[in-house]
This record gives sequence, C-alpha cells and structure tokens, in this order.
Amino acid sequence: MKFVDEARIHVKAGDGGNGCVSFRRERFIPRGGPDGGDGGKGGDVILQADVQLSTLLDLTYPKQFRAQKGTHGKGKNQTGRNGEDFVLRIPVGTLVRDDQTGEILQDLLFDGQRFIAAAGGRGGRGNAKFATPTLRAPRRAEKGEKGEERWLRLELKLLADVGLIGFPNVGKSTLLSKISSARPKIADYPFTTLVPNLGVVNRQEKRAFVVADIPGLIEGASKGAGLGLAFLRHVERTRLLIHLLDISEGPSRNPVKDFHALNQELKAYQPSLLEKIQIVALNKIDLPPVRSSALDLQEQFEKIGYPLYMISGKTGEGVKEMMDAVSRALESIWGQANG
Ligand SMILES: Nc1nc2c(ncn2[C@@H]2O[C@H](COP(=O)(O)OP(=O)(O)OP(=O)(O)O)[C@@H](O)[C@H]2O)c(=O)[nH]1
Ligand SMILES: [Mg+2]
Repeated sequence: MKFVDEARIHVKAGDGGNGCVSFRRERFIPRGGPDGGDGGKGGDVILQADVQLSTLLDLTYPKQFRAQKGTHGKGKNQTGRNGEDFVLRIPVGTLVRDDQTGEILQDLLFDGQRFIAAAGGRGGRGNAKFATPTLRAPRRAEKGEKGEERWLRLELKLLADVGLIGFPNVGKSTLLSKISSARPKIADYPFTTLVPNLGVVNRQEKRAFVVADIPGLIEGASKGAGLGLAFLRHVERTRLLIHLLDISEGPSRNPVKDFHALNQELKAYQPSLLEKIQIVALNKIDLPPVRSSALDLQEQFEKIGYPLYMISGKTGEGVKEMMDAVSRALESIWGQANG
C-alpha cells in the first residue's frame, strides 16, 4: 500500500547585493581612498523536516518560494545586509528530487533535518577590496551573484495514522470517502474492497492525517477465512483504529459479539494491535431500525468501557463528533511522541 503524496515547487534564493564604488570624501582630505562596501549575501531557501506535518497538501498552493535579496554595499565601507533565509517546513520522510532530471537530491529523514534547496548568491565585492599599492583608486566593484533557482519535486510515502476496521459491508469505504478526498469503490456486497485505500483527512486548522480503509475482516480471518489478515500489516503502524459496527442486517447481528470477535482476530494476528486506541462507532444510524437500538447499544458498550459513536457515513450524521475524538486522540499521541 504505497500512497504517494506529491508536490512540485519552485524555489528561488535571494540574489547577492552589488558591491559599491565609492571614495572617501572628508573635509581637508582631497583625495580619499576607495570605501565602497561589499553587497550582502542573498538568503537561502531551506527545506526543513518537521514531524508536526504529515502531508504535502499545504504546498499545492502557493508553490513558489523565494528568499530575500542581499542589499547593495554602500560608501564608508558599509557592507550590505544579508537577505533572510526562507525556511519551508515539510513532513519527515519527504524525498526531494530535481524536477527536470528526476535526480534524488535529498531524503529528509529526521525531525529538524535541513537541506539548502537553493543557495543565495554571494554579495559582490566593493571597490575597497580592489585597491592595491599600485591601483589606489579602483573604479571597479562586482555585481552580486544570482541566487539559485529550480523546480523541485517532493514525494512523500504516506503511512496511515488511522486504520479503519470492521466486518465486510459495514461501510468503511463509504466513511473514508466522506472524511477524505479518496474515492474507493463502494458496493452492497461483502469484500468490495480488495486492497487498502488511503485517504488524507484535512481538518481545518488541525494537523492532517492519513486514514487507511482495509478490506473487511471476518471471524476466522486469522486462519485464512475471507481475505485473511494479510492486510493487517497495514494497520500495524497506525496510531489508532476506528472500529466500525453495523446492525442493519437485522437482529442476527450482535454488535458487542462482533466487536469482540474482530478484536480476537486482531489479537491472533498480533497481540500488540489490541493496545492501540479504538474509537468504536455504530454506522448507518440513518436507518430507522439502527437508530431505534442505538441507545441500548450505547449502554452496552459503556459497560465494557467504550463510548459508542453513532454515525452515518452516508449522510454524515455524527461523523464530525467522532472525527473530533479521533483528532483529540491523535493529538495526545503526537504530543507524547514529541514530548
Ligand atoms: N444507509 C446507509 N448505508 C450505508 C452507510 N454506509 C455504507 N452504506 C452502504 O453499505 C454498503 C457497503 O458499503 P461499503 O462502504 O462498500 O462497505 P465496506 O465496509 O467498505 O465493505 P467491504 O469493502 O466489502 O468490506 C453500500 O451499499 C453502502 O452504500 C450508511 O451510513 N447508511
Ligand atoms: Mg470497502
């Protein structure tokens, strides 16, 4: 399940400031020496890896990033000011390529790692630097160097932060399509999803995260029933699971039993999967029979220590409340990881 987030950006470093041609002019000193200062260096465009970010979405617009120019040198040997660097934060794990050649320039692997994507131009030397014993009054100064510029291609292999688990047909793909821009196949039969789908959930003013919708699991999956557990490796690295339940098939479904049965399969695959936080939700609440059993079920789940969210992936009812809980849980997990 490789899901690659991509962005093309243009980076332009600051030009160096020009060196200055100037001569000292003081009263009673008729012919002062050269005092033209050097130009300042242009700022660099720097890419810096940041664990707080998880997607490249924010770089789709704007996509041009420039650093400041150095200012020109002045008389009285005044050196120009250096241009400020521009630091662009990108997610840890981003691969930086030259867009034209495809060449890998850098793989940003740890938090805080920096890469100079475009180096600022050097400042030009002022005429003071060109004075020699034989040439006392040089009229020459250099122009500042141009700052580098180029197009870069950023690639990020996404790892899911959240896994969406549940029996077949409970509405996992429908929910994924509601909360992200992913468009997985949705149909009224079990095992519609054959390989995991990933979607980026972009919440206003909150850190974005990635949700994986994995194929439906059934009892006996750990022994190979249904599609088996092969896809569970995709949720091994997630931080949190959304466990989706569905009773729309009728009284034959016992959600508490389903919940335990599925967790049993997770445990058989990898006991540590059960240590992940689970947000439990009853789906298809828009259907009247589901709605009428909702309160009763909520009580049953409370008894085993889980708040039961009531949602409809189809109409969107209750989805925001559940996703708020997901965001809160993720934020606390991230907070622990950083602190
Ligand atoms: N009424 C109602 N129907 C829903 C809701 N969510 C999903 N469905 C329907 O349930 C069926 C299964 O939905 P999917 O999203 O494909 O379910 P899934 O869990 O991804 O299924 P698999 O990939 O087969 O495991 C489809 O017919 C959906 O239209 C809901 O909130 N309300
Ligand atoms: Mg599906």
